[in-house]
Amino acid sequence: MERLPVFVAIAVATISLLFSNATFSAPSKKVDIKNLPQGRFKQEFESLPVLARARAEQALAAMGDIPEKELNSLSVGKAGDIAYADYFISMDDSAAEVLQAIPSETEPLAPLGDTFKLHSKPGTSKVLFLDFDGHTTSKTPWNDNYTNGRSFKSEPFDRDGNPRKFSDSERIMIQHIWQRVAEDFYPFDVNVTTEDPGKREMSKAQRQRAVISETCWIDSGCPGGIGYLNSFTWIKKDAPVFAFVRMDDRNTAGVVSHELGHTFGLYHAGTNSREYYSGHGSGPLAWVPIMGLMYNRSMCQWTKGEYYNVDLWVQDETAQVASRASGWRLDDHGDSPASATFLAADGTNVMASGFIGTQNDHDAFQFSTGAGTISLLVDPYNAGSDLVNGANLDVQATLYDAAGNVIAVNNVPNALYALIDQVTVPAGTYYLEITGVGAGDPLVNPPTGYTEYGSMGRYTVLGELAQ
Ligand SMILES: [Ca+2]
Ligand SMILES: [Ca+2]
Ligand SMILES: [Ca+2]
Ligand SMILES: [Ca+2]
Ligand SMILES: [Zn+2]
Repeated sequence: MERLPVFVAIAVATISLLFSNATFSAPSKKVDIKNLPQGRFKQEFESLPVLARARAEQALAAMGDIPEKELNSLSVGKAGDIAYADYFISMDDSAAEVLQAIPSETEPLAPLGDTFKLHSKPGTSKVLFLDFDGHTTSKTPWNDNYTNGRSFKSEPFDRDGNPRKFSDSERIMIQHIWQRVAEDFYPFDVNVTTEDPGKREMSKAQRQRAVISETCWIDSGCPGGIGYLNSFTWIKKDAPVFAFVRMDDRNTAGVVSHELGHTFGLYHAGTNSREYYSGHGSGPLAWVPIMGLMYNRSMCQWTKGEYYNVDLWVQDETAQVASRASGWRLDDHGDSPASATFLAADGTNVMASGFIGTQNDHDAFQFSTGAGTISLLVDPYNAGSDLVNGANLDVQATLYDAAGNVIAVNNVPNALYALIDQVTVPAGTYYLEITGVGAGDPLVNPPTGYTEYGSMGRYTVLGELAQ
Protein backbone atom coordinates (compact mmCIF):
# COMPACT_ATOMS: atom_id res chain seq x y z
CA MET A 1 0.00 0.00 0.00
CA GLU A 2 2.16 2.84 -1.23
CA ARG A 3 1.30 6.42 -0.51
CA LEU A 4 2.54 9.58 -2.13
CA PRO A 5 4.45 11.80 0.26
CA VAL A 6 2.23 14.73 1.27
CA PHE A 7 4.33 17.35 -0.54
CA VAL A 8 4.13 15.43 -3.82
CA ALA A 9 0.37 15.14 -3.44
CA ILE A 10 0.07 18.87 -2.78
CA ALA A 11 2.33 19.69 -5.75
CA VAL A 12 0.24 17.46 -8.01
CA ALA A 13 -2.96 19.06 -6.75
CA THR A 14 -1.55 22.56 -7.30
CA ILE A 15 -0.45 21.72 -10.83
CA SER A 16 -3.84 20.33 -11.72
CA LEU A 17 -5.43 23.51 -10.32
CA LEU A 18 -3.17 25.68 -12.48
CA PHE A 19 -3.50 23.82 -15.74
CA SER A 20 -6.79 22.03 -15.80
CA ASN A 21 -9.63 23.90 -14.23
CA ALA A 22 -11.99 22.05 -16.52
CA THR A 23 -11.08 18.60 -15.19
CA PHE A 24 -11.29 19.92 -11.65
CA SER A 25 -14.97 20.79 -11.85
CA ALA A 26 -15.98 17.89 -14.09
CA PRO A 27 -17.93 15.12 -12.35
CA SER A 28 -15.79 12.19 -11.31
CA LYS A 29 -16.18 8.78 -12.92
CA LYS A 30 -17.85 5.96 -11.11
CA VAL A 31 -16.31 2.56 -10.61
CA ASP A 32 -16.85 0.22 -13.54
CA ILE A 33 -15.77 -3.18 -12.25
CA LYS A 34 -15.44 -4.56 -15.80
CA ASN A 35 -13.15 -1.70 -16.74
CA LEU A 36 -11.04 -0.83 -13.70
CA PRO A 37 -8.30 1.80 -14.03
CA GLN A 38 -4.69 0.52 -13.86
CA GLY A 39 -3.44 0.35 -10.29
CA ARG A 40 -3.23 -1.56 -7.04
CA PHE A 41 -6.96 -2.31 -6.75
CA LYS A 42 -7.16 -3.69 -10.29
CA GLN A 43 -4.13 -5.93 -9.65
CA GLU A 44 -5.62 -7.23 -6.41
CA PHE A 45 -9.00 -7.80 -8.03
CA GLU A 46 -7.67 -9.61 -11.09
CA SER A 47 -5.46 -11.95 -9.08
CA LEU A 48 -8.51 -13.29 -7.19
CA PRO A 49 -10.07 -16.71 -7.80
CA VAL A 50 -13.40 -16.53 -9.63
CA LEU A 51 -15.57 -17.03 -6.55
CA ALA A 52 -13.78 -14.36 -4.52
CA ARG A 53 -14.03 -11.99 -7.45
CA ALA A 54 -17.79 -12.52 -7.64
CA ARG A 55 -18.04 -11.84 -3.89
CA ALA A 56 -16.10 -8.58 -4.24
CA GLU A 57 -18.26 -7.53 -7.17
CA GLN A 58 -21.39 -8.21 -5.17
CA ALA A 59 -20.16 -6.22 -2.16
CA LEU A 60 -19.34 -3.23 -4.33
CA ALA A 61 -22.64 -3.43 -6.21
CA ALA A 62 -24.53 -3.34 -2.92
CA MET A 63 -23.20 0.17 -2.30
CA GLY A 64 -24.59 1.65 -5.50
CA ASP A 65 -22.54 3.97 -7.68
CA ILE A 66 -19.07 4.34 -6.15
CA PRO A 67 -16.78 7.15 -7.32
CA GLU A 68 -13.60 5.86 -8.95
CA LYS A 69 -11.35 7.91 -6.64
CA GLU A 70 -12.63 5.66 -3.83
CA LEU A 71 -10.28 2.95 -5.13
CA ASN A 72 -7.43 4.82 -3.38
CA SER A 73 -8.50 3.59 0.01
CA LEU A 74 -10.11 0.27 -0.98
CA SER A 75 -8.37 -3.04 -1.06
CA VAL A 76 -9.68 -6.50 -1.76
CA GLY A 77 -8.62 -9.55 0.25
CA LYS A 78 -8.11 -13.20 -0.63
CA ALA A 79 -11.74 -14.16 -0.09
CA GLY A 80 -13.11 -11.10 -1.88
CA ASP A 81 -13.62 -9.07 1.28
CA ILE A 82 -13.36 -5.35 0.65
CA ALA A 83 -11.51 -3.26 3.24
CA TYR A 84 -11.26 0.47 3.73
CA ALA A 85 -7.97 1.89 4.99
CA ASP A 86 -8.51 5.55 5.85
CA TYR A 87 -5.28 7.53 5.75
CA PHE A 88 -7.22 10.66 6.66
CA ILE A 89 -4.33 12.93 7.52
CA SER A 90 -2.29 12.61 4.32
CA MET A 91 -5.40 13.66 2.40
CA ASP A 92 -5.52 17.14 3.87
CA ASP A 93 -3.14 19.83 5.05
CA SER A 94 -4.99 20.60 8.29
CA ALA A 95 -3.02 17.68 9.75
CA ALA A 96 -1.16 19.83 12.25
CA GLU A 97 -4.32 20.75 14.15
CA VAL A 98 -5.48 17.19 14.14
CA LEU A 99 -2.94 15.64 16.46
CA GLN A 100 -4.64 17.05 19.55
CA ALA A 101 -4.74 14.18 22.03
CA ILE A 102 -5.97 16.04 25.10
CA PRO A 103 -9.60 15.31 25.91
CA SER A 104 -11.93 18.25 25.34
CA GLU A 105 -14.28 17.16 28.12
CA THR A 106 -13.45 16.93 31.81
CA GLU A 107 -16.88 16.09 33.26
CA PRO A 108 -18.14 12.50 33.28
CA LEU A 109 -21.56 11.72 31.76
CA ALA A 110 -22.20 8.75 34.04
CA PRO A 111 -20.65 7.43 37.29
CA LEU A 112 -17.03 6.41 36.52
CA GLY A 113 -17.82 2.88 37.73
CA ASP A 114 -20.41 2.55 34.95
CA THR A 115 -17.98 3.46 32.13
CA PHE A 116 -18.04 -0.09 30.76
CA LYS A 117 -21.82 -0.52 31.18
CA LEU A 118 -23.08 2.16 28.80
CA HIS A 119 -25.89 1.26 26.39
CA SER A 120 -27.72 3.49 23.91
CA LYS A 121 -30.51 0.98 23.24
CA PRO A 122 -30.53 -1.68 25.96
CA GLY A 123 -32.21 -4.94 25.03
CA THR A 124 -31.60 -4.64 21.28
CA SER A 125 -29.70 -7.60 19.88
CA LYS A 126 -28.03 -5.52 17.16
CA VAL A 127 -24.84 -4.24 18.68
CA LEU A 128 -22.02 -1.81 18.02
CA PHE A 129 -19.51 -2.68 20.74
CA LEU A 130 -16.85 -0.06 21.45
CA ASP A 131 -13.98 -2.17 22.78
CA PHE A 132 -11.50 -0.14 24.83
CA ASP A 133 -9.89 -2.80 27.05
CA GLY A 134 -7.83 -4.61 24.43
CA HIS A 135 -8.68 -7.44 22.06
CA THR A 136 -7.21 -10.47 20.34
CA THR A 137 -8.26 -10.71 16.70
CA SER A 138 -8.30 -14.19 15.28
CA LYS A 139 -9.92 -16.12 12.42
CA THR A 140 -11.01 -13.00 10.57
CA PRO A 141 -10.16 -11.68 7.11
CA TRP A 142 -7.73 -9.27 8.85
CA ASN A 143 -5.73 -12.34 9.89
CA ASP A 144 -5.99 -13.95 6.43
CA ASN A 145 -5.05 -10.80 4.54
CA TYR A 146 -2.59 -9.04 6.85
CA THR A 147 -0.93 -11.42 9.33
CA ASN A 148 -0.65 -14.72 7.41
CA GLY A 149 -3.43 -16.22 9.48
CA ARG A 150 -1.81 -15.42 12.85
CA SER A 151 -3.85 -14.00 15.73
CA PHE A 152 -2.79 -10.56 16.92
CA LYS A 153 -3.34 -8.56 20.05
CA SER A 154 -4.42 -4.94 20.46
CA GLU A 155 -3.40 -3.21 23.70
CA PRO A 156 -6.07 -1.39 25.74
CA PHE A 157 -6.88 2.26 25.05
CA ASP A 158 -4.33 4.14 27.12
CA ARG A 159 -3.40 7.78 27.56
CA ASP A 160 -1.37 7.76 30.78
CA GLY A 161 1.29 5.16 30.05
CA ASN A 162 -0.38 2.54 32.23
CA PRO A 163 -2.36 0.19 29.95
CA ARG A 164 -3.28 -2.06 32.90
CA LYS A 165 -5.45 0.59 34.53
CA PHE A 166 -8.08 3.04 33.33
CA SER A 167 -7.53 6.38 35.07
CA ASP A 168 -10.44 8.70 35.85
CA SER A 169 -9.59 10.94 32.89
CA GLU A 170 -9.39 7.93 30.56
CA ARG A 171 -12.82 6.80 31.77
CA ILE A 172 -14.25 10.28 31.17
CA MET A 173 -12.79 10.26 27.66
CA ILE A 174 -14.24 6.80 26.97
CA GLN A 175 -17.69 8.01 28.11
CA HIS A 176 -17.54 10.98 25.76
CA ILE A 177 -16.36 8.89 22.81
CA TRP A 178 -19.25 6.49 23.47
CA GLN A 179 -21.76 9.34 23.77
CA ARG A 180 -20.74 10.84 20.42
CA VAL A 181 -20.86 7.52 18.56
CA ALA A 182 -24.16 6.65 20.30
CA GLU A 183 -25.63 9.95 19.07
CA ASP A 184 -24.60 9.20 15.47
CA PHE A 185 -26.38 5.83 15.57
CA TYR A 186 -29.29 6.92 17.80
CA PRO A 187 -31.88 7.01 14.97
CA PHE A 188 -31.30 3.33 14.18
CA ASP A 189 -32.30 0.07 15.81
CA VAL A 190 -28.81 -0.64 17.20
CA ASN A 191 -27.30 -0.57 20.67
CA VAL A 192 -23.99 1.29 20.93
CA THR A 193 -22.39 -0.13 24.05
CA THR A 194 -19.13 -0.21 26.01
CA GLU A 195 -20.10 -3.51 27.70
CA ASP A 196 -18.58 -6.63 26.13
CA PRO A 197 -21.45 -8.88 24.91
CA GLY A 198 -19.05 -11.88 24.83
CA LYS A 199 -17.28 -13.75 22.10
CA ARG A 200 -20.14 -15.96 20.97
CA GLU A 201 -22.56 -13.03 20.70
CA MET A 202 -20.06 -10.94 18.71
CA SER A 203 -19.64 -13.59 16.01
CA LYS A 204 -23.32 -13.33 15.02
CA ALA A 205 -24.65 -11.16 12.20
CA GLN A 206 -25.57 -7.55 13.04
CA ARG A 207 -22.92 -7.31 15.75
CA GLN A 208 -19.89 -5.16 15.09
CA ARG A 209 -16.84 -4.58 17.28
CA ALA A 210 -14.81 -1.37 17.13
CA VAL A 211 -11.35 -1.71 18.71
CA ILE A 212 -9.99 1.62 19.94
CA SER A 213 -6.29 1.00 20.42
CA GLU A 214 -3.03 2.43 19.15
CA THR A 215 -1.52 -1.01 18.53
CA CYS A 216 -0.65 -1.06 14.84
CA TRP A 217 -0.48 -4.49 13.19
CA ILE A 218 -0.25 -3.36 9.56
CA ASP A 219 3.27 -3.67 8.12
CA SER A 220 2.87 -0.88 5.60
CA GLY A 221 2.08 1.70 8.28
CA CYS A 222 -1.09 2.51 10.15
CA PRO A 223 -4.03 4.47 8.80
CA GLY A 224 -6.31 6.52 11.10
CA GLY A 225 -8.87 3.78 10.89
CA ILE A 226 -9.66 0.61 9.02
CA GLY A 227 -12.79 -1.45 8.47
CA TYR A 228 -14.42 -4.03 6.24
CA LEU A 229 -17.21 -3.02 3.94
CA ASN A 230 -20.55 -4.49 5.10
CA SER A 231 -19.01 -6.46 7.99
CA PHE A 232 -22.00 -5.53 10.20
CA THR A 233 -23.97 -8.21 8.35
CA TRP A 234 -21.27 -10.89 8.38
CA ILE A 235 -21.99 -14.18 10.11
CA LYS A 236 -19.54 -16.27 12.19
CA LYS A 237 -16.81 -13.66 12.02
CA ASP A 238 -15.82 -11.07 14.59
CA ALA A 239 -13.95 -8.76 12.22
CA PRO A 240 -13.55 -5.50 14.15
CA VAL A 241 -13.05 -2.03 12.78
CA PHE A 242 -9.98 -0.36 14.27
CA ALA A 243 -9.38 3.24 15.31
CA PHE A 244 -5.61 3.62 15.69
CA VAL A 245 -5.66 7.33 16.40
CA ARG A 246 -4.26 9.23 19.35
CA MET A 247 -6.58 12.23 19.34
CA ASP A 248 -9.13 13.98 21.49
CA ASP A 249 -12.53 12.43 22.20
CA ARG A 250 -14.25 14.30 19.36
CA ASN A 251 -11.87 13.19 16.61
CA THR A 252 -11.52 9.67 18.01
CA ALA A 253 -15.31 9.30 17.99
CA GLY A 254 -15.32 10.67 14.43
CA VAL A 255 -12.99 7.89 13.28
CA VAL A 256 -15.07 5.24 15.10
CA SER A 257 -18.39 6.38 13.56
CA HIS A 258 -16.76 6.67 10.13
CA GLU A 259 -15.34 3.13 10.24
CA LEU A 260 -18.64 1.76 11.58
CA GLY A 261 -20.31 3.56 8.65
CA HIS A 262 -18.26 1.42 6.26
CA THR A 263 -19.54 -1.73 7.97
CA PHE A 264 -23.08 -0.67 6.95
CA GLY A 265 -22.00 -0.32 3.32
CA LEU A 266 -21.23 3.39 3.30
CA TYR A 267 -18.54 4.83 1.07
CA HIS A 268 -16.98 8.28 1.28
CA ALA A 269 -18.71 11.63 1.07
CA GLY A 270 -16.44 13.49 -1.33
CA THR A 271 -16.36 16.34 -3.78
CA ASN A 272 -15.76 16.36 -7.54
CA SER A 273 -12.03 16.40 -6.92
CA ARG A 274 -11.58 14.80 -3.51
CA GLU A 275 -12.36 11.42 -2.06
CA TYR A 276 -13.09 12.95 1.37
CA TYR A 277 -14.89 16.26 1.83
CA SER A 278 -13.15 18.22 4.60
CA GLY A 279 -16.16 20.38 5.43
CA HIS A 280 -16.81 24.11 5.70
CA GLY A 281 -17.64 26.96 8.04
CA SER A 282 -16.29 27.97 11.41
CA GLY A 283 -17.59 28.26 14.95
CA PRO A 284 -20.24 26.04 16.55
CA LEU A 285 -21.93 25.19 13.25
CA ALA A 286 -18.77 24.33 11.25
CA TRP A 287 -19.83 21.21 9.40
CA VAL A 288 -18.33 18.05 7.93
CA PRO A 289 -19.87 14.72 6.87
CA ILE A 290 -19.06 11.68 9.05
CA MET A 291 -18.01 9.82 5.89
CA GLY A 292 -15.72 12.71 4.84
CA LEU A 293 -12.54 13.97 6.48
CA MET A 294 -14.36 14.29 9.78
CA TYR A 295 -11.74 16.05 11.89
CA ASN A 296 -12.00 19.30 13.83
CA ARG A 297 -15.53 20.42 13.02
CA SER A 298 -18.22 20.76 15.68
CA MET A 299 -21.06 19.46 13.51
CA CYS A 300 -20.34 16.04 12.07
CA GLN A 301 -23.47 14.52 10.50
CA TRP A 302 -24.74 11.90 8.08
CA THR A 303 -25.43 13.32 4.62
CA LYS A 304 -27.02 12.56 1.27
CA GLY A 305 -24.69 14.94 -0.53
CA GLU A 306 -26.38 18.28 0.14
CA TYR A 307 -23.27 20.48 -0.03
CA TYR A 308 -21.42 22.63 -2.53
CA ASN A 309 -19.28 20.86 -5.17
CA VAL A 310 -20.52 17.46 -4.05
CA ASP A 311 -19.53 14.41 -6.04
CA LEU A 312 -22.13 13.12 -8.44
CA TRP A 313 -22.17 9.74 -6.73
CA VAL A 314 -23.52 9.99 -3.22
CA GLN A 315 -25.53 7.71 -0.98
CA ASP A 316 -28.61 8.43 1.10
CA GLU A 317 -26.56 7.46 4.14
CA THR A 318 -29.21 7.15 6.84
CA ALA A 319 -31.41 5.07 4.53
CA GLN A 320 -28.40 2.81 3.84
CA VAL A 321 -27.59 2.35 7.56
CA ALA A 322 -31.25 1.78 8.42
CA SER A 323 -31.57 -0.88 5.73
CA ARG A 324 -28.50 -2.76 7.06
CA ALA A 325 -29.63 -2.35 10.66
CA SER A 326 -33.07 -3.62 9.55
CA GLY A 327 -34.77 -0.56 10.84
CA TRP A 328 -35.07 2.73 12.61
CA ARG A 329 -35.63 3.29 16.30
CA LEU A 330 -39.39 3.62 16.86
CA ASP A 331 -40.70 7.15 17.31
CA ASP A 332 -41.26 8.21 20.90
CA HIS A 333 -43.77 11.08 20.66
CA GLY A 334 -46.74 11.62 18.35
CA ASP A 335 -46.28 13.93 15.38
CA SER A 336 -49.41 16.06 15.75
CA PRO A 337 -51.52 17.70 18.52
CA ALA A 338 -53.98 14.79 18.33
CA SER A 339 -51.25 12.33 19.35
CA ALA A 340 -49.24 14.70 21.57
CA THR A 341 -47.60 13.53 24.80
CA PHE A 342 -49.20 15.20 27.82
CA LEU A 343 -46.79 17.06 30.09
CA ALA A 344 -47.84 17.17 33.73
CA ALA A 345 -46.56 20.28 35.49
CA ASP A 346 -44.53 20.02 38.67
CA GLY A 347 -45.53 23.36 40.20
CA THR A 348 -44.94 25.69 37.26
CA ASN A 349 -42.27 23.52 35.65
CA VAL A 350 -42.58 20.96 32.88
CA MET A 351 -39.85 18.60 31.71
CA ALA A 352 -39.62 16.11 28.86
CA SER A 353 -37.11 14.34 26.70
CA GLY A 354 -37.16 12.63 23.34
CA PHE A 355 -35.40 12.25 20.05
CA ILE A 356 -35.85 13.30 16.46
CA GLY A 357 -35.27 10.09 14.54
CA THR A 358 -36.04 10.89 10.90
CA GLN A 359 -36.31 13.94 8.69
CA ASN A 360 -40.09 13.79 8.95
CA ASP A 361 -40.24 13.34 12.70
CA HIS A 362 -42.14 16.03 14.60
CA ASP A 363 -42.62 15.51 18.32
CA ALA A 364 -45.68 17.10 19.87
CA PHE A 365 -46.27 17.86 23.56
CA GLN A 366 -49.41 19.15 25.23
CA PHE A 367 -49.61 21.17 28.45
CA SER A 368 -51.97 23.48 30.30
CA THR A 369 -51.06 26.79 31.87
CA GLY A 370 -52.68 29.70 33.68
CA ALA A 371 -52.59 33.20 32.19
CA GLY A 372 -49.16 34.86 32.20
CA THR A 373 -45.73 34.44 30.61
CA ILE A 374 -44.33 31.05 29.69
CA SER A 375 -40.86 29.95 28.51
CA LEU A 376 -39.74 26.71 26.88
CA LEU A 377 -36.15 25.62 26.24
CA VAL A 378 -35.42 22.70 23.90
CA ASP A 379 -31.82 21.58 24.16
CA PRO A 380 -30.13 18.81 22.13
CA TYR A 381 -28.43 16.23 24.29
CA ASN A 382 -25.11 17.34 25.78
CA ALA A 383 -25.05 20.55 23.77
CA GLY A 384 -24.54 23.81 25.62
CA SER A 385 -25.70 27.27 24.56
CA ASP A 386 -22.65 27.80 22.35
CA LEU A 387 -21.34 24.24 22.19
CA VAL A 388 -22.20 21.23 20.11
CA ASN A 389 -20.42 18.40 21.98
CA GLY A 390 -21.35 15.59 19.66
CA ALA A 391 -25.00 16.50 19.09
CA ASN A 392 -26.33 16.17 15.53
CA LEU A 393 -29.73 17.73 16.17
CA ASP A 394 -30.44 21.39 15.46
CA VAL A 395 -33.94 22.04 16.80
CA GLN A 396 -36.83 24.31 16.01
CA ALA A 397 -39.64 24.77 18.52
CA THR A 398 -43.17 25.94 17.68
CA LEU A 399 -45.86 26.87 20.20
CA TYR A 400 -49.50 26.42 19.17
CA ASP A 401 -52.70 27.30 20.99
CA ALA A 402 -55.61 24.85 21.34
CA ALA A 403 -57.11 26.06 18.04
CA GLY A 404 -53.86 25.29 16.17
CA ASN A 405 -52.71 28.92 15.74
CA VAL A 406 -48.95 29.48 15.87
CA ILE A 407 -48.13 31.59 18.94
CA ALA A 408 -44.31 31.50 18.62
CA VAL A 409 -41.58 29.84 16.56
CA ASN A 410 -37.93 29.71 17.52
CA ASN A 411 -34.72 28.42 15.97
CA VAL A 412 -31.68 30.16 17.44
CA PRO A 413 -29.16 31.01 14.71
CA ASN A 414 -25.58 29.81 15.31
CA ALA A 415 -26.67 27.41 18.05
CA LEU A 416 -28.52 24.12 18.21
CA TYR A 417 -31.05 24.86 20.94
CA ALA A 418 -34.43 26.60 20.61
CA LEU A 419 -35.89 28.99 23.16
CA ILE A 420 -39.45 30.25 23.30
CA ASP A 421 -38.85 33.01 25.80
CA GLN A 422 -41.39 34.81 27.97
CA VAL A 423 -44.42 34.65 25.73
CA THR A 424 -47.56 36.09 27.31
CA VAL A 425 -50.59 33.82 26.88
CA PRO A 426 -54.14 33.47 28.19
CA ALA A 427 -54.92 30.45 30.36
CA GLY A 428 -55.50 27.31 28.32
CA THR A 429 -54.12 24.25 26.61
CA TYR A 430 -51.05 24.60 24.36
CA TYR A 431 -48.90 22.43 22.12
CA LEU A 432 -45.16 22.45 21.69
CA GLU A 433 -43.87 20.94 18.46
CA ILE A 434 -40.20 20.02 18.02
CA THR A 435 -38.45 19.18 14.79
CA GLY A 436 -34.94 19.05 13.30
CA VAL A 437 -33.80 21.90 11.04
CA GLY A 438 -30.83 22.97 8.95
CA ALA A 439 -28.77 26.15 9.14
CA GLY A 440 -27.14 28.44 6.57
CA ASP A 441 -26.87 27.29 2.96
CA PRO A 442 -24.43 24.47 2.27
CA LEU A 443 -25.25 24.39 -1.46
CA VAL A 444 -23.82 27.79 -2.45
CA ASN A 445 -20.20 28.97 -2.70
CA PRO A 446 -18.92 29.58 -0.07
CA PRO A 447 -21.04 26.98 1.72
CA THR A 448 -22.28 27.45 5.29
CA GLY A 449 -24.17 25.17 7.66
CA TYR A 450 -26.18 22.10 6.64
CA THR A 451 -29.61 20.99 5.51
CA GLU A 452 -32.07 19.33 7.89
CA TYR A 453 -31.09 15.87 6.55
CA GLY A 454 -28.71 14.86 9.34
CA SER A 455 -30.38 16.94 12.04
CA MET A 456 -31.43 14.08 14.29
CA GLY A 457 -30.84 13.08 17.87
CA ARG A 458 -31.84 13.45 21.48
CA TYR A 459 -33.20 16.55 23.22
CA THR A 460 -34.60 17.68 26.53
CA VAL A 461 -37.43 20.17 27.14
CA LEU A 462 -37.52 22.49 30.14
CA GLY A 463 -40.57 24.70 30.53
CA GLU A 464 -41.63 27.41 32.96
CA LEU A 465 -45.39 27.94 32.94
CA ALA A 466 -47.62 30.58 34.53
CA GLN A 467 -49.46 29.75 37.78
CA1 LIG B 1 -11.89 -6.30 24.83
CA1 LIG C 1 -4.30 3.76 31.40
CA1 LIG D 1 -39.46 11.52 17.99
CA1 LIG E 1 -42.72 12.07 16.48
ZN1 LIG F 1 -13.36 5.72 5.11
